[in-house]
Amino acid sequence: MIVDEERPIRSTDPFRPDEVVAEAESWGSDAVAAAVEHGRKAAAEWRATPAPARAQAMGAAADAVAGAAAELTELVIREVGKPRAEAPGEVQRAISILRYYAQQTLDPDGETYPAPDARSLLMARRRPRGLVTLITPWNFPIAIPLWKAAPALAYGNAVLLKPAREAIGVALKVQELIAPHLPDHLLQVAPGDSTIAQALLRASDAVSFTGSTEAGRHVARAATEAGIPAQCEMGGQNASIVLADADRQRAATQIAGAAMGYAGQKCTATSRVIVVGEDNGFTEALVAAVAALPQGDPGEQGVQVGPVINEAARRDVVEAAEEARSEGGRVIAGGQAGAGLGWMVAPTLVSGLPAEASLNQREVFGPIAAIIQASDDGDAVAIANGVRQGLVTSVYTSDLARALSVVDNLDTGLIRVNAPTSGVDFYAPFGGEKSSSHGPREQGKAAREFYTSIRTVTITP
Ligand code: UN1
Repeated sequence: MIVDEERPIRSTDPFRPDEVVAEAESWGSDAVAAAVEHGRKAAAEWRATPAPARAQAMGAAADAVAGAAAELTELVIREVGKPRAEAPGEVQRAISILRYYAQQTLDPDGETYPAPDARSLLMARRRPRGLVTLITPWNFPIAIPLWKAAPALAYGNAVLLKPAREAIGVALKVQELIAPHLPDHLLQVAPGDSTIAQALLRASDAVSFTGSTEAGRHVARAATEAGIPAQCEMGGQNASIVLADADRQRAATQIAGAAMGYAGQKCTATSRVIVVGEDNGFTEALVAAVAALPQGDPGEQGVQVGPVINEAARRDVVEAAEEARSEGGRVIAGGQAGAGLGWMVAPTLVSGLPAEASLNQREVFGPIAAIIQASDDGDAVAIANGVRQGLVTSVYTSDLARALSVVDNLDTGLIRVNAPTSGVDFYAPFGGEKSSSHGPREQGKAAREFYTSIRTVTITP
């Protein structure tokens, strides 16, 4: 896991890096011990609370977040540099998630089975895990903490949330809004680094993580040692496949947004664009669509590409472009840092690299994508599948039969036909294959699998 011992926990505006947005004292081992003790008491109280009352409390929490939507949006924009074109949508998604899971509390909580004799009752009932640790990234500072916390709470658990330091302000604001509607200490936010995350994990009954592949593997290993279930959402190396019959203009516009919107800082961003057969003006259309994306101050109306999160992230993009050049690729857009104080970097497109080149195999968390040529549909699928990750693929075509055959052979957890790789429906299962994910799916009703376990009960009178 990333060792990060800077104290206090502080976030800065990526567009105005000398401005501190939020600050909090890091927890120490005493705070962890107290939070665990309080969290366990809260979990017991919450589990004993009737489901309709839990639904009401979570509904009130959703209303509180909705009432602060404008303020939260501004905070998201400032703290992580998410453009105004996307930040209100993320806050709205978070509110919808809370409302959705408030109602899930009232869903059936198990099944009955035919008993082996006529008088008995045989049931499989869902029970909360207990105390769960959530370790969340900065890039969706409100949606990801809530798409984990809302189902955890709805299914009866207490939550210890360890947010990324870069998004500590949003996490604390969410706690401030939600906690008053729930039993004391049911939702606790833990400012701290990876040491704190590990201490929380060891004292919990389950851990859910979203972030880098390296950190996710570490979490999965630590969970195995602690004997608790883990759910880890890690990187993507997502492809958009443009089949020969696709509407090229539409594909170019959508792919530009999926690769470069929010400066490419989504695990669902497109980083490989696979073009089948003749290019037929597609590359030109993509370069033009990327150039047309408004860049700059994420707070300004219309901007779609703001800064990356910090200096190291910007360096990663510039170095990846240099490396692509040295491997024989052509940088056909961007490749350099932007002007000004903030961590701007030009949206970057590379062509002429083979599918095995390093840029096409490792995730650069920023606005950079490569165009790869494929000879036919089968070749495109092989290239798309030829990476360790397996999160999402999109396919552009107007031929339903071709779409279905390609979809059938892709090995990612999400597949989107004529839709961008980025974008998630919170009420449908979300997760990847291969090294992108570990453990059961998140979101929708699938979340219940992770946040509960089953007790099989036989009752004979
Ligand atoms: C989206 O594409 O709207 O960390 C969500 C991420 C993903 C979420 C993507 N887990 O980027």
